[in-house]
Amino acid sequence: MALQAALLPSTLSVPKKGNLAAVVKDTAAFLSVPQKKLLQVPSLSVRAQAVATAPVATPGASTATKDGKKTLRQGVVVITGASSGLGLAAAKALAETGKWHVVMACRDFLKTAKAAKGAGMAEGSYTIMHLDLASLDSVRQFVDNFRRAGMPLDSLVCNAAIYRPTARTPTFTADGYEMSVGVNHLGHFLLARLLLDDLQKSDYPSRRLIILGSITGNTNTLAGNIPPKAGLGDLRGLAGGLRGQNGSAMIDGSESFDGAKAYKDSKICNMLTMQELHRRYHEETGITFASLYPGCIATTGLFREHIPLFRLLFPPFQKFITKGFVSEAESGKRLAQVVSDPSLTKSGVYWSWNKDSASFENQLSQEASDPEKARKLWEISEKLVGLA
Ligand code: LMG
Ligand code: NDP
Ligand code: PMR
Repeated sequence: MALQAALLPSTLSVPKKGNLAAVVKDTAAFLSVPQKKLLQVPSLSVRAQAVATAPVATPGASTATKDGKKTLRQGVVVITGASSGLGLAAAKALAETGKWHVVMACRDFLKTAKAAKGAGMAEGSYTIMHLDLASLDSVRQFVDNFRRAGMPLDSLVCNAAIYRPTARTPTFTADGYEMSVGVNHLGHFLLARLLLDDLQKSDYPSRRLIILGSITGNTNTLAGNIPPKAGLGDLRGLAGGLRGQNGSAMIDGSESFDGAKAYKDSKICNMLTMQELHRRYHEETGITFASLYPGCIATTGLFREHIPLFRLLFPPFQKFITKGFVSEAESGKRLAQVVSDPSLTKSGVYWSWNKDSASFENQLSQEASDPEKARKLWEISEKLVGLA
């Protein structure tokens, strides 16, 4: 107990023994994973984590070295969809530095545990917490669980996404919204809004909120002009609740469903949301808001629903013809830079990388940078997630 008190900062509210058990129990019930199994993951308990790692690596604690110099405490970053692809690669890259404790916010606990182990992430460098972005209740529950775990929040990465290129009919989230926009945009919108408070409370020098964008949502590029093109129109479908039956499942209100367009539309929403957050909160809070196109990571699970021929040809096509290909490891490094590189603190930026893997501020398409559309998207989204 004394050791625990010494290692944890006073600002942290660490649950007492009974409460911590309750947190784990709740989480276990929520995940429907036997409690025993959960407790075997050493990084789940904040207290165990704090005791197990060196003082300099304690999430939330500022520590002094022998010569009295203060060192930066370990940061805590939440990454959604860290069970595969970019999210997993970034989680690994950040955890490996020792400067970050990664909260892997994922819908499949066991898959994530296996993925983290398979990637060679050190036990104690991450915590897995359940989050299903296809359910707004789950988003709220995640925020609750995260707060009860007693960690500070220094950086949030909204990375998870689904892509349904071959779907001819829409599927829906627990709340009845079309799945691609529901998961990629609305789930993240609620998560980001709720966790803004936590970011604001953090004493970490550079707090960041990052939302993944993409080249395919930007019609000012060649890739953004491959049909079907992204376009939100006047947002009438979104305003109608993206229900499908007596309205449209598409944001622009079109009658026919197009899974590839729904994904690209959701990416416009992600990029507009980042800019609206920047306009509303950057000055007041000092939080850095950013988006990025990490490169074409043609080998990830994102393309799992595409036809086998596409999955076979897409990586060599991107490698040898467009030369837009990046490996998962390289893309992970890029995202890790946006989370923690001291030179990437500018807010409101959409980052991209050139052929030498140097970052630069990229231009968004007209629609993906339209402030009026961003405001309207914000207001409709607030209603759909129950914030207004
Ligand atoms: C829409 O179609 C769908 O309608 C929608 O449902 C959704 O899936 C959406 O964005 C997803 O796509 C869009 C797309 C469908 O249509 C087009 O883009 C039309 C243009 C097609 C023109 C092809 C140009 C080919 C360029 C050369 C490529 C050669 C690659 C070989 C690499 C080898 C390197 C050593 O398109 C598709 O779904 C398929 C697209 C697949 C992209 C990968 C490119 C493969 C092209 C197929 C060529 C086959 C040949 C093989 C050759 C071998 C050569 C040595
Ligand atoms: P992956 O499919 O590998 O990873 C997506 C992650 O999202 C997985 O961990 C997946 O979980 C998770 N996820 C999906 N649905 C939900 C849900 N309902 N709740 C919680 N998590 C969910 O794809 P990528 O790594 O390629 O994609 C990561 C991000 O990068 C996306 O935002 C994508 O738009 C963006 N991006 C990707 C590009 C690429 O070329 N791949 C290019 C540009 C942007 P599970 O493992 O359980 O399925
Ligand atoms: Mg695209 C010029 C370069 C370029 C780049 C950087 C991408 C990225 N793509 C490019 C070109 C082309 N693509 C061309 C010329 C074609 C016609 C053959 C083409 C096709 C294509 C398809 C069918 N590309 C795709 C698809 C998908 O299904 C992917 C998609 O749109 O997912 C939404 C995709 C992508 N191309 C990219 C990137 C990054 C993707 C994945 C999209 C994303 O994650 O946002």
